[in-house]
Amino acid sequence: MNAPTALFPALAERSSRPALRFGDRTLSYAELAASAGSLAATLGTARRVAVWATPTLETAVAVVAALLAGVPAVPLNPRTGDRELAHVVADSAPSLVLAAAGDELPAALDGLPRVDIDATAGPAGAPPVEPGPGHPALIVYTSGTTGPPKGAVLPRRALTSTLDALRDAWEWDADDVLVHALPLFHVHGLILGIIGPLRRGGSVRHLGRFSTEGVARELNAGATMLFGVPTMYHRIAEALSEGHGDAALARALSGARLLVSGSAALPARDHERIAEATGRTVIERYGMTETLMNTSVRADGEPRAGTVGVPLHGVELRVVDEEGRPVGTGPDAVGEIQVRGPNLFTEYLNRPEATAEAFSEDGWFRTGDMAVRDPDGYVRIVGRKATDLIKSGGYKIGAGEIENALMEHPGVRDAAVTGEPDADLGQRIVAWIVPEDAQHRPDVTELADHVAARLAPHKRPRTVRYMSELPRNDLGKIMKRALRA
Ligand code: MCA
Ligand code: AMP
Repeated sequence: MNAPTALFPALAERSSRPALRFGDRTLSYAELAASAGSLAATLGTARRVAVWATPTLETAVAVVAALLAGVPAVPLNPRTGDRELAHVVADSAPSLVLAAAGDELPAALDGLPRVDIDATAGPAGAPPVEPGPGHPALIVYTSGTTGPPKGAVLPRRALTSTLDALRDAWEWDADDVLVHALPLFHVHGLILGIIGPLRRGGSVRHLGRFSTEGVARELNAGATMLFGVPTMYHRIAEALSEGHGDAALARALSGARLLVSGSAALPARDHERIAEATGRTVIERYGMTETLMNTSVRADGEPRAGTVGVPLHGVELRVVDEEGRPVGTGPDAVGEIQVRGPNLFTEYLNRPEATAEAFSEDGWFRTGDMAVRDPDGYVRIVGRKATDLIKSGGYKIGAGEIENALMEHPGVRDAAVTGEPDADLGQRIVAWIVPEDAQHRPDVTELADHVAARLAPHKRPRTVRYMSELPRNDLGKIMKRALRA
């Protein structure tokens, strides 16, 4: 494979520079070009492929292969429960599933031909010609307020424009070595965390699972950037503040070029504790599955805690009132963030109405995030339009999908789900349950297992509160504000 590829120019150089490292397994650019190129050559006629997205080298090779082949990839959360997995597979209709040899796949994937990913495969013939920028690259499933998750179709242009805008904002280049432990079935871990370094010709070290020790080790051994969700930075802040503080961790963070947080708001207290212990400021960027990245504090800009920085290159951003009229700047000018630009998704797969609803008449994407802006354009996110969307550990979770799952438990007569503040997770999922039989009510473990087995472990309730009746208004709608009180 010698022709430069549009998405990954560095692959054509076939260099011995490290590209990917997972634990003690590494692939150089030359090895990645060989293994991904050889897999890509076998995908030619597939319409769409599912990828069993464990946090491993194999997942990265499979996604790069699909991108080289121009075959849209659907990353699957390997912890997804049977209900949700069946939905994603039926909705996205992949022609086959790519999985690491030895990975056991659940019954929901039985109908799909399986191709084992060989991260050590040698070079194959010429790769297929890459398609144009409007062609779908990835389909990433994301929760809404009601119903099952929707597949956001992300064109190749969205990936290149967002990653190149981040190069500009963060001065991200081939010398950067990124460390992270994010899951590889969402935008943050996969697009920013794997495709990002590969597009730059730099490298990434994935920790497999998050630990402050792993972060400290890698940053002290040459990694330059850290990506994480606020829960990870919260755990870092805790480790830095406990007892005499974790000196190796403090030294590691002090020496990093860039510490970036995203997927949810990083609380001021965690910002402060990290800054006190390390002299370094974590910068925040704001994105969404449907839009990829919209804003960021710039590497050369003023870090301002509580803000997500300024619009990225190529992104048009406005803040509007209920009637769609732009609001001004200042602390009282609250409105919804709407965006336009090459970073956007093209549609929700098989959901034309949902796609149409997501955009204003003049083509702006409605994020549902409420914000104010400082006079110089720094954006501060102050809340969300839909209270039924919960962010827990950086994962977006719709209350409706959990309520539906809870209602299928034989011990549950009625159920409502809310999010409550949680120092570690940002928000914690709380289930309000009316039991069928007050004497034999299902406990939190039983309900958590029930939800985890159907949907996914991160969607499980962490707290259960029992009621004899849920507060409903005259239309029968549950009054969630009353529940919170
Ligand atoms: C616990 N577990 C269970 C159950 N209870 N499994 C089955 N049934 C149960 N009842 C297991 C879990 O699978 C997991 O296994 C372990 O117990 C702990 O799970 P959990 O409590 O969920 O983990 P945690 O410690 O709370 O995780 C914190 C985390 C995680 C590591 C920060 O929330 C995380 O990785 N968040 C990242 C989310 C993210 O990437 N969001 C990006 C989307 P085991 O221990 O084996 O793992 S947002 C996005 O992409 C946009 C574009 C953006 O802006 O970034
Ligand atoms: P998702 O739909 O899972 O991609 O999550 C996107 C949502 O995460 C956005 O709509 C925001 O509500 C939230 N989000 C992402 N980054 C940030 C951030 N830095 N600060 C606050 N909220 C964020």
